[in-house]
Amino acid sequence: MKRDEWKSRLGFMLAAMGSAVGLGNIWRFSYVAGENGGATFLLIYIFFILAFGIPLLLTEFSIGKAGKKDAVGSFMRLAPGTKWHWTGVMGVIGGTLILSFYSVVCGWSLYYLFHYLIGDFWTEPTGGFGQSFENWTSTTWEPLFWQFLFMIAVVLVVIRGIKRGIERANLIAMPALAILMVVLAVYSLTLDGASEGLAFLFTPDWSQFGNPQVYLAAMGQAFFSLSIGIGGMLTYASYLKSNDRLPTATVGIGIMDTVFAVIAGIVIFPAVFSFGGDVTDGPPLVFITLPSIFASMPAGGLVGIGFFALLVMAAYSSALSMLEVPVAYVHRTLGLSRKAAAIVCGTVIFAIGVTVSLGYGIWSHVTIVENKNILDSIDYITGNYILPLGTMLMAIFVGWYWTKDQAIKRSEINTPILQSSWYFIIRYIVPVAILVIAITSIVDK
Ligand code: LEU
Repeated sequence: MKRDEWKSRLGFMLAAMGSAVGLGNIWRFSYVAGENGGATFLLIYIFFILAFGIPLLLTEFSIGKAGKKDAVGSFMRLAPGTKWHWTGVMGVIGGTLILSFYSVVCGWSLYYLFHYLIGDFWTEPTGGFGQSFENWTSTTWEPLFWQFLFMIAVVLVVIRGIKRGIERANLIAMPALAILMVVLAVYSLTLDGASEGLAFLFTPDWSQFGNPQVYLAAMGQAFFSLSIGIGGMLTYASYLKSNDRLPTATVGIGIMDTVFAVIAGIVIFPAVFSFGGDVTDGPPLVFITLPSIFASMPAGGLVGIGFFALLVMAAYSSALSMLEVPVAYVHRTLGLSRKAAAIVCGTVIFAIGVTVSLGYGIWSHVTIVENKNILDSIDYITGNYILPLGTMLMAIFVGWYWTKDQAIKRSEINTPILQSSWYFIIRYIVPVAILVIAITSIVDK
């Protein structure tokens, strides 16, 4: 049977943007930026996107486009008889693990959207949003119900395949997301404290540039946000037609992802400053701080609907790309139909997700890494080890396993100066930088 492919390059670009733009740009970006000094973090983050992120995204795309198979199969085809396919295996495991906790947060977002739609989150509940969030996430069944619903929606689209499923869903979701985002940002800019929020986001504190933790956080965020290192972008690129070119698409995706993150910051920080929230509230910023802000804002209920619709949609298109990683692999290797593969992978991911969700309730005493709960532990392991390691291995594969000619030809870059800069970054800078940052972070501990 002929392998599925994207109908158009635009469809591929929207799907890859959909993968990149997710909870990472809104939920994760806002609290990581908040905790790491706002503008200083933003500048370093943009540096990492341009200097490392976009070249690495192109690296991952070129492996997928040349390999024309899932994350594991592409390495097997390009480097037969070697151990390189373990990079793909790590991606399949990484994608599965990330989606297992991601889907829990998606379930929360869906629950919030529902309660904004029926109107009962328009005012602060008794005891406040903090209390109600804690009470609700610690119950057993309800969060699982919303997570289950979310996973069903993801599985249903992945079953339909690339052209008819993932491409079509993104064709609707991405433009809708962009419009919603801009409307919310314009509203946020009209708030009284907008200038303070903007100053936080755009006026750097130069003293913070010497702080290694900000670099670590910015690099991790850049990789997470571009979805690189786990084979999702590789798998997406494997469905491209051979005449669909990579470089401009890659730059477009990287820039759009960053624009989305900045606009998310413009939506969130003015609101936080106008209504006396705390930007360093951490992960609960989006689920506790923002809802209380919405409750005290004019037309806050509507803003809440818009905001959580945005969050759910962004998360959804990213979840599609994560599920596609194991599904493409299982579909090829176990001889299961795409439908069966999607159901099997979706079920496994949901089952791991159940433990993540219970980590907020009856299993809240369970810690895996240091004293982090199950969600934070998986986020930590995937974000700090699997993602950077996956990215580094792909860079080494392209920079050292391939010949220079192969690498440049498959990157499809035409301009000589860009060819050599890209190759130099991939071959030398990225592996060394990731090692240095990893070692610094271990020593810093
Ligand atoms: N890039 C996605 C996001 O920003 C996450 C990735 C791991 C699919 O949410």
